[in-house]
Amino acid sequence: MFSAIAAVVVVLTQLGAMAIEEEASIDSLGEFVGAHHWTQMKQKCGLTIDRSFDPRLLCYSLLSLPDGLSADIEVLHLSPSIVLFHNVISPSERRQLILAAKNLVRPALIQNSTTQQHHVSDSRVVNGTFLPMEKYPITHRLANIVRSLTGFNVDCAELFNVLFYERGGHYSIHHDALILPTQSWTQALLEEMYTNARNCWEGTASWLLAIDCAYFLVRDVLNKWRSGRLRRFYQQRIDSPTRAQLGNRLATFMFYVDVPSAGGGTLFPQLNLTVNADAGDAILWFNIFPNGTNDYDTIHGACPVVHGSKKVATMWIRQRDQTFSLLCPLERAKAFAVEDFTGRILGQM
Ligand SMILES: O=C(O)CCC(=O)C(=O)O
Repeated sequence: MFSAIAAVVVVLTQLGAMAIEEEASIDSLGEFVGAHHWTQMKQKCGLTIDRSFDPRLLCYSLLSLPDGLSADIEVLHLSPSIVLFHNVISPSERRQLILAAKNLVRPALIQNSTTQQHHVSDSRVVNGTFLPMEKYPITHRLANIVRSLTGFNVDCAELFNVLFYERGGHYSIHHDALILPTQSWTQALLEEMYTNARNCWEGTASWLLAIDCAYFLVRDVLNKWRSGRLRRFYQQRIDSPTRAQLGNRLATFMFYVDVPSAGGGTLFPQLNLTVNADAGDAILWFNIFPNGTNDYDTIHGACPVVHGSKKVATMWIRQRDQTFSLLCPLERAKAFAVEDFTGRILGQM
């Protein structure tokens, strides 16, 4: 009798677990914007981290970093190295970040590799914003954390990019390295006019304001043309340090500010790795080889969120001014190895 009841309980538990798994899968979302980007990849979003196959996948604690920080570091992949930092921002820091970004987020854009224009796309369904550092002190705290945990110079890094994903939100597989400018000044002019027009249009509530907005955009370009500054102005834009001179996006450091209860993992399809981190964790990966060419093994994407919402804050660390923070690997066309990176942090202590 007891064994019959036990068997029923086991079957019911298994059915319950299957139902939960089913509900948590991407299929349970039904139709969502950009779903077709995931037809090949959705199985991989369900991967869990396999920690058993390589004893060199270490987990260790850094106890006395600058700024009173400590961190548990987990090496998720050796080469290219992908590292997870556990519990590096507090609930109060996470709240401050969300408050800062809440009213600024807008549909995130992607860059077209041929035209280099930025536009909305169903391959990136998320609201995002860059946070100006002078306005939000929390970003200084986060930048210090990145500096301490990675040993990289972050003075030339990009502003924090905060992303808010809702149910069905995702970012299909892509690479973070930039398409560095091979632009002509006329392309730069068109790109800027397009961006200004978009920003201006979004802020207008009526046709009258939209006409006003168009008038100012055209007047601005005409003024530059009349004063003979048109070409010089856009040439400077191309040569500006925010473009080529900062180098490429050497590495990506991303804080998990809020995590969904299902879906939304960060997927590295070439490495068969899906990271479902906890809120407060952070991850680091490299986008290029030490010799500067792109490392496509770190292409990645944000799996569709199935339940709840997800928020991340990303800093793209540039190549510039890392002279004293990168080891010189003997084989420069090999991916960054985890020792290049952990050796440096451990050396700081
Ligand atoms: O949200 C994620 O997990 C990844 C975000 C990402 O890939 C990006 O912003 O480039």
